[in-house]
Amino acid sequence: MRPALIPGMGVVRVVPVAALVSPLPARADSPLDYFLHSAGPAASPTMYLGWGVTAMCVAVVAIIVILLAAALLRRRPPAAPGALGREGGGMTWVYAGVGVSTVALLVSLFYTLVTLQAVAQPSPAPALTITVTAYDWWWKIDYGDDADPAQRFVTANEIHIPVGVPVKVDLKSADVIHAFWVPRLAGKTQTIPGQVNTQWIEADAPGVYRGQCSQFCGAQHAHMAFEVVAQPAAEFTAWRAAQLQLAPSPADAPAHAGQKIFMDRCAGCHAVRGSDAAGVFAPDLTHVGSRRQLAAGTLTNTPAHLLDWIQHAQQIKPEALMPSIALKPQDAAALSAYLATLR
Ligand code: HEC
Ligand SMILES: [Cu+2]
Repeated sequence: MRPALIPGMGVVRVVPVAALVSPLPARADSPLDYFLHSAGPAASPTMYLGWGVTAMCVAVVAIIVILLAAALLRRRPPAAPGALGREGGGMTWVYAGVGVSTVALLVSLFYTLVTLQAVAQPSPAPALTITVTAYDWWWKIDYGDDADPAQRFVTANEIHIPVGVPVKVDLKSADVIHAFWVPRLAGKTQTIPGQVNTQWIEADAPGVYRGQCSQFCGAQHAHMAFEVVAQPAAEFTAWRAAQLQLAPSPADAPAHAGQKIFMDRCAGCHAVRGSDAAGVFAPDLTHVGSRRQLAAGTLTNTPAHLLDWIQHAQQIKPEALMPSIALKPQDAAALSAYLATLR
């Protein structure tokens, strides 16, 4: 059975015209209007700039329409047949038009420069730096800590941050150009092979903020989403401590058998810290059970979806760099038992 995709992903939806023009707040299933509803200081100035420039454009169009309509409707006495005439005063309108346009453009230029300055650097300086590496078609999240390598761990597709503080994000790419975008938290930044780009994100309130690759990068670009989970400091610290734990050794026979299958068929690509699995080409699975979604936002993370993904990765996410893996029923059960220990 093919699992249901996450609502709003991969399914073309017909949006009623009324929904396009209604000024309702963002709904949970309309991720692309998130940038109209910012949730942090790295995004708000850009959001206000967006609203401001839009308002200015609407005003310009309205004024032009009114002037055009007025000109069309103005009654004039018909010119005498054959007479060529020149009415005075026309140039005044040209000067006025150029003058008003110049002022409008200068205002938006100035507003844009002020906005760029406002989002350039966080204050205070970020206390936490994470490194995000884009892969076809998922995200590696590295909570590296130069000062203390024992505090370092790697996860995938789900970034946790403490609420109310700026977090620096170093952006890398393992293959092609991608772009990291969490519309409610910050503008987008490209990830470029061989280069480290930097940006910062900050969430004002706890919550889950959707992110998406926003630079076309191949077949599964659309299924290259991620989530930022903003948590109160204590919750974040607890999450971090849990992620630092190594995977437990399998305690019962099925999980033990499952681990053996994992070592044979998965460990070349995937790592599980605390075991001999140390693959580097695919998401770290040490705590895969703690994540909300699978395969970069393609599936919700349930045991059934997990097993389905393993056996039908190529149907669910065609061309993803994980093969569909055929498993005998008893092997599938054993593998499930093992994966259930990776929480
Ligand atoms: C050839 C390398 C390769 C092999 C072998 C492989 N995988 Fe994967 N796996 C990947 C890649 C690459 C991804 C990321 C795919 C994507 O999201 O586009 C992935 C994603 C996953 C995910 C989703 C992780 C997440 O957090 O989203 C799970 C779970 C998973 N694989 C489990 C397994 C299991 C279990 C096996 C063995 C039965 C296995 N994989 C074998 C490469 C591999
Ligand atoms: Cu992409």
